[in-house]
Amino acid sequence: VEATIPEPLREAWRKYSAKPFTQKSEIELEFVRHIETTLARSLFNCDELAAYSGIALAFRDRLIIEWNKTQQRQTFADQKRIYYLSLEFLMGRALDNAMLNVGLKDVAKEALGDLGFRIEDVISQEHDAALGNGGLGRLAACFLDSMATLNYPAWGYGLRYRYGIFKQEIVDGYQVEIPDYWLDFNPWEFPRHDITVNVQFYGTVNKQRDTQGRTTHIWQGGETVQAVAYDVPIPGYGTPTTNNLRLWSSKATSGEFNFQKFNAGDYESAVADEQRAETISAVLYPNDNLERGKELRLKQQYFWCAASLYDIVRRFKKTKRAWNEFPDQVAIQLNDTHPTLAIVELQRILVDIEVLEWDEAWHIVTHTFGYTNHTVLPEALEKWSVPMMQNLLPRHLQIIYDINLFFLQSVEKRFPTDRDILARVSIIEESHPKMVRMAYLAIIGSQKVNGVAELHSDLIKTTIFKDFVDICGPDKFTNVTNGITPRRWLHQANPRLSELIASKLGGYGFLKDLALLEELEDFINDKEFRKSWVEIKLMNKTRLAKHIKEATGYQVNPNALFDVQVKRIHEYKRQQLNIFGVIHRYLAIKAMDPKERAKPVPRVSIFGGKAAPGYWMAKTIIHLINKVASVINNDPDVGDLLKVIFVADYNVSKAEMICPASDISEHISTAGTEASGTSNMKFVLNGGLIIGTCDGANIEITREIGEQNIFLFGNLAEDVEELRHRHYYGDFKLDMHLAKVFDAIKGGMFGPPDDFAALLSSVESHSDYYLVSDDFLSYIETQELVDEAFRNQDEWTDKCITSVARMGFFSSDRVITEYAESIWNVEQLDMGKENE
Ligand code: C3B
Repeated sequence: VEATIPEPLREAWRKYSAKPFTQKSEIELEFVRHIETTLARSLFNCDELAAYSGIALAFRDRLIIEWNKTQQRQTFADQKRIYYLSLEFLMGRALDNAMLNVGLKDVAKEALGDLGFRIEDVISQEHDAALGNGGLGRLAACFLDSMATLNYPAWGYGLRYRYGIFKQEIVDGYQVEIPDYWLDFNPWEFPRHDITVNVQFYGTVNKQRDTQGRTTHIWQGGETVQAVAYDVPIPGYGTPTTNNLRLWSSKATSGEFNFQKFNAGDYESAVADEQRAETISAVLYPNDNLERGKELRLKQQYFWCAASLYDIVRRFKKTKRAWNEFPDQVAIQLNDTHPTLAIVELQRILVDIEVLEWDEAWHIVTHTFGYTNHTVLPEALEKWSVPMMQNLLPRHLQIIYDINLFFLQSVEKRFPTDRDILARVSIIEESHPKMVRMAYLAIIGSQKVNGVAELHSDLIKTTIFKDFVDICGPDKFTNVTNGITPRRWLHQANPRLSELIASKLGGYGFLKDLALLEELEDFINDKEFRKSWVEIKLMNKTRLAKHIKEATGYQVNPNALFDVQVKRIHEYKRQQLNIFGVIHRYLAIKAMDPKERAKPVPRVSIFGGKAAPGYWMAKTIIHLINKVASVINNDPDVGDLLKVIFVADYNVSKAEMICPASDISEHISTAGTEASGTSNMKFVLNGGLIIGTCDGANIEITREIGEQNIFLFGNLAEDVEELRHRHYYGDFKLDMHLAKVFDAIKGGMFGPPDDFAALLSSVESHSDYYLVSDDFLSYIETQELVDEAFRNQDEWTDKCITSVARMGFFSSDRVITEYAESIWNVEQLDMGKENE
C-alpha cells in the first residue's frame, strides 16, 4: 500500500487531525486520558509522579503536532538548514520549559490545581536529561532553544546515552559516583524504528578499477552496528516552530551478523555480540576539558558522525540538486573537535560512494563545515592514536593522510624556507605512537573557526593555532561570544524576577529581545520596584536555604551574603583558591577578640560541582571543602558568621534554583584558561554580582555592565607565561597568608594532613601551575571589598539592577544570529502571519 493517502480520502483524515490545545478543559481531558489509558491507572489512582507523566504526555502530544507542521514548513520552504553536531546536550528538565515556551504554563497550573496537584511539585518529579558534562553541553542546549525561537531551520544531532552524567553523592566527605539510568520513563522522545543507519567499523580497504579506469576504494567493514533515531521536539518560545533534536541509539543489526554464530549453536556469543553493539551509545564519558583516548569513545564519535551524515545526505538527495549545491543547502557546525570525523566521512561519501573527483569533493566539504573551539587546555585537545584509527577506521585514516598530504604540499609551496612549519602543522604528530591531531583536521576541513569569547578567540590565534592564521589567513578565524537563553535562565529559573521586570517594561518582550532590559535603569530610583527586587532575592535565598537544610542538615541564614561557586571541579577553575580563602577567613574570625566578631559580614560559602571520576586532584578538592565545612559549621565561635556548604549532585535543575539565590558568584580561573564561562552570565542576569579574574567572558561582562559593578582581581593572561616560567626556575615564594592556611591544614585542623598533601604540594613544590599563590593576596583583599560593598545594601542593589539592565548582549539569540549571519549563511524561516 502507498504511504500517502489518496486525495479523495483526505477529507476524512483532516476531520480527525489533532489540534494543538489551548484551553484548560482540553488539558484536563488529555491529562486524565493519559493517566487512565497510556499509564493504565484506574481513575483517582494518581500520585505526583503519575501526574507528572500525565501532563508531560499531554504536552508531548502538543509539541509533536507543531513539530510535524514545522518539518513540513521547512521542507516546503526548501532553504539552507543548520545541523548542530554535539556529543553533549545538557537539556535538564523539559516540562516546565515546554509549558512556558508554548505559553500555557498558567493554564496548566490551573488545570493541575483543579485535579488536586501543585504545579511545582509535579515539575520537580522530572528526571534531568543530563547528556552532558558542563558548559559545552549546556551551550548546545541553549542554542537549540534560540534556533527554534528565531525560526531557524535547524537540527541537533547527538547520541542517546542510556547513562547520562553520573549522580554525585558525598559520603564521609568523598565524592561517590552513581550511574544515572534515566530512560525508565522519558516522555520527550519519539523512537523512529523506521529511521536506521548501518554503521561499519574495522575491516579492510581494497582498491578496484571501475569501468572508466578510475581507482576506487572499497571498505569492507568487519563489524556493522545499527543506529536508530530517537527524536526530541524542541519548542521555540512564542512561535509555533518546533525543531528536532535527533539522538542515535546503537543496536545490533537485525539478523545478519549473529546468524552464522546462531546456526553454529553459539547462542551465547551471538547475544554477547548484540550487547557489544548496544554498548556504543551506553554511556556519556564523564570528562570535562580532558580527553582519555579510549577506543570506545572513538567508536561513539564515528557511529554518531556516520549516522548523522547519512541522514543529512539522504535529505539533501531528496531535493535532487547537484552536488555543488550542497554547501548552499547544508551548514554543519562542529561543537568542539568531537565530531571532526564528519569531515572525513563526507569526503568518503563523496569520493568513494558518489564518485566525485577528490578536489570537487573537498571543495564541497570545506564550504560546509564550521568548527567551534572551546578550550586551549592541552589535556583537552583531542588526539587519536594512528594505530587505533588504522584498526577501527582504515579507510578514514587513508583519507586523513591524503588530506594532510595535499595540505602540506600547499604549505610547502607558500613557505618554502620555513623548515619546521610542516612538522608543526601536520595533522599527524610524529610521536610514538603517531597521533592524529583532530583540531588541525577540523581547521583544515572547515570554512570558519571560532572561539567563544574575545580573549579566547585572540588566544587561539596567537598560541595554539598561530601557524594556521599565517597559512589560512586571519579571516578564517573569528569570535562569537557565548550566551544563554533568557527563557530558561531568567523566566523559568526566576519567575518572580521575570514578572517584576515585565511589570515595569510593559510585558515579556525582553524574553525575545534581551536588549530591552536596558529600560530597567529608568526604574533604579523607584522605591516600590527596589523593594520588590530585594524581596525577590531574599525569597530565592530562602528557597535555597531550605534545600540546604534538607540536603545537608545545616541551617544557613538567608540574610547572610551568599557566595557561590558552582561548576565542574577543575584545578584551572580554582575551587582550591576559594576554599583556601574560606580557611583564611575562618582563621581571621578565630583570631578575633569575641567582641570584634560582630564586625565581619556573615557569609555562606556555597560550592557545587562534579569531579571526573579519574581526576584525583579534583576529588581531593571536594574532600577538603567537605572537611572544612564540617569543622567550621560546627564551631560555636563562628555561628552565623561563616558557613560552608557543598551542594551534592549539581545539575541543570539545581542551577535553576542556585543562580537566582546568589549575592556574589565566583568565576576565578587562572587568566587565559576559561574559554568563556556561561554561568557567570546566568548569575548576573539573576541579579547577583561577580568576583572574577580577567578571563573569558568576564571581560566582556565587565565592558557591558561597567567596572564599578564587578569585583575583578588577579594576574592578567599576558603575565601568566612569564610567572610560570619564573616558578619553573625556582623563583617562587608562597604567599604569607596562604602559608598560614597551609600551616592550619598541615596541623591537622581539617583531618589527617596526608589527605591533602598532594594538593598543597601542587602549589608549594610543583611550580603552582595555576598561580594560586600569585593571586591569593589580591583574592582575599578583593573579598574584603565585597564585604564592604555588601554592608551598603542600597548601593549593592544599585549595582545589581544596573548589571541586569546591561546584560542584553549575553542572550543566546544574539549568538545564534551571529553564527547564522557570519558563519552559516542561513536565513530564518518566514513565518508570515503565524508568528504574530
Ligand atoms: C567549556 C569551557 O570550559 C567554558 O569556558 C565554555 O564557556 C563552554 O565550554 C562553552 O563554550 N568546555 C567544556 O565544557 N568542555 C570541554 N571539553 C571544553 C570546554
